[in-house]
Amino acid sequence: MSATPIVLAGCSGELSALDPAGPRAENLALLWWVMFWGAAVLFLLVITLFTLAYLRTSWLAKLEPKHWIVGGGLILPIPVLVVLTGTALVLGEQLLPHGNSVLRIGAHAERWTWQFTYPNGTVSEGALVQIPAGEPVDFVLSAEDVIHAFWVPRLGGKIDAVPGHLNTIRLEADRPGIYWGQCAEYCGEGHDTMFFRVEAVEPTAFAALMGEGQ
Ligand SMILES: [Cu+2]
Repeated sequence: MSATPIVLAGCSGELSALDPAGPRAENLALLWWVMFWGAAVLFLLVITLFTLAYLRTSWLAKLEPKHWIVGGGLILPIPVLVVLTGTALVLGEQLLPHGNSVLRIGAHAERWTWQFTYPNGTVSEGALVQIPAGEPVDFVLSAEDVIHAFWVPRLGGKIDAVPGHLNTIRLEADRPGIYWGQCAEYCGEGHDTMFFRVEAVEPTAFAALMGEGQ
């Protein structure tokens, strides 16, 4: 049973950050692709220069050392750093829980389970937490024993759950469904089975669930 999400963890599937199901996860996937293609372009550039140097083309022989220093030290890295750092800053900023929180759910990590507490005080069972689809939800992370990490790859970023400290992360699911989460910080022998599930339901259904719990 516990092996199922691991088998599915490819470029698509239950634990794939490249198969986003919400706006925050989409930002992260976009950043991943920007970095991937940026690295691919740089790799091709370096291979091209290497090939030209190997072939000792007359064009390359004409270049003086200062051309290499200016080209390789300034012209090449500055646009790369501007694009990568700029993209990371803009997209990363949008992941932070700005403004008033809509819905805050407590997520408590303890070797080797997750427990979720809704605003009305209801505690979830079976490492399954429900959220309203199409709405941002803040998870307030805490930990009992050691550092764990809370990660639902298809819904958003990853954040540590640290004993004695509260960390908040905002997630959002575009549509109803089940989204797998996994502890992403090695925490002992049960770490690999420290899964949980986020079930996004229609907002009306979620409101009804919260009403029942009161
Ligand atoms: Cu762990």
